[in-house]
Amino acid sequence: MKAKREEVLRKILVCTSQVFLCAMLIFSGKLAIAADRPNIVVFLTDDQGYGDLGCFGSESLETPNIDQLCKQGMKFTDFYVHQRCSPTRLALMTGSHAHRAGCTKVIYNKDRIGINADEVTTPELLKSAGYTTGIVGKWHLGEWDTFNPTRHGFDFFYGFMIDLDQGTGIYRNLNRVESIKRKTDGEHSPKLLDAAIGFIKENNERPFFLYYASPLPHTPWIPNERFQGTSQRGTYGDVIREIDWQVGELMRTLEEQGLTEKTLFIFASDNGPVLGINGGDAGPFRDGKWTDFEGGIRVPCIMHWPGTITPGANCGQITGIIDLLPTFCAIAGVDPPVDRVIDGRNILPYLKGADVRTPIHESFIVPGSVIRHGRWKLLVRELNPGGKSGREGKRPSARAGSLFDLEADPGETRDVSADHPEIVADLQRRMELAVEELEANSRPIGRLPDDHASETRRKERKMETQQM
Ligand SMILES: [Ca+2]
Repeated sequence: MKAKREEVLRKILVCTSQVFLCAMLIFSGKLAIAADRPNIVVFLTDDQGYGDLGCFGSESLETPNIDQLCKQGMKFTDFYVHQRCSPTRLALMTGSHAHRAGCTKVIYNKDRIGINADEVTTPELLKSAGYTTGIVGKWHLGEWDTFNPTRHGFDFFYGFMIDLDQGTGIYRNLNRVESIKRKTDGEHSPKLLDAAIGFIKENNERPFFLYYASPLPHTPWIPNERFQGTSQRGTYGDVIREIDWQVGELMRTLEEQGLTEKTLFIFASDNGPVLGINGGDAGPFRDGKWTDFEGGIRVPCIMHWPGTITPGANCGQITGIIDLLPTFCAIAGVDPPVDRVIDGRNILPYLKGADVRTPIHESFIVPGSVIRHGRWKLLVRELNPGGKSGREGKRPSARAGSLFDLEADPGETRDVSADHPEIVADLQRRMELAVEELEANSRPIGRLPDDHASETRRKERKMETQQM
């Protein structure tokens, strides 16, 4: 009897040690995979126009650090986002058009919606490859606790759940650590920068993903005092200088830590500029934020990765924020989700300079609104100008059915639909197919349950305030 018991115990011990060994091998394998992967930094600005950088043609805004990135990296001239904040951020997190992931509006603090827990997010995927993940700045994908970035793949969060002008606070992970009654960007941006620099330094020996979601240059413009009056373009120029300084500080930190060549650094804006207030500039494009004219959805983008991306490279293909998730998966060595439609494409071969003949995307489509296909752009509904001055009628609308030749007319000024009925028909058909496919394969935005959620939030806030 005793011998049998010892035999059973021995088997259990052998089995346990084998399981332990397997776990160790898997764990060490994962670390081995992760250790040689590059870091990824996404610096996303808020409402910066296509023409709001020196390297994208501005003659009055000074952006020496960003210009340097551009000179050493790849410039994307046809990079698309959505026309406003939350949808672009949702597309970055999901690799899918915001329409597919269920939200095309700005998520405000009164809304009971946010990113769906069923989404497989960019940071979740990178975490599965052994990355440490951090977000600094503006989240804007739901204000409630359940939507907090640390519940959606981020190990670290320092910043705001929504826009500062909605009266919120600064969070560190799940906790609100500072109350903010009014928007004072300039006061907070050094704190954001410090948090980002701290995150880089803490993780200098393992791969990390840092999403620096700057609240600049969103209105109202309140530069930090050290930048006030430093530009040729008034307060807006001062804020752009501050952004540029932040980019420079992050690059300097990477350099100090010996990580420059081990880091893919991406700079982009979340949507076009706010026009009509002596501020942002959409460069050669029509209109700005809140519209699907090029000025609203085409933004500056630069990717910098010395030793991998050829300095001074240019990408004139249709690309977009949706491409970041599959590209990051390729870099990290993990598969994107296969149980759902991901709209983005892996552009890593293009970053490496491979001679790939197939286009990244044939089209960029805003479902039910516009389709860009090659040089052509068709509006399938009337487009109104964006923002206040748009509503006041200072800038014109464009009728449904307008066709623009973006190569000859990037400013979308001449409707050539009458000259090209076959192109109009082709693009209309492509839009119909895209909308049909989207309706069959879209996913819902996350929603709070109807029960007492608002009461819970108020209580939580009260408790947090008491703890402060
Ligand atoms: Ca924005």
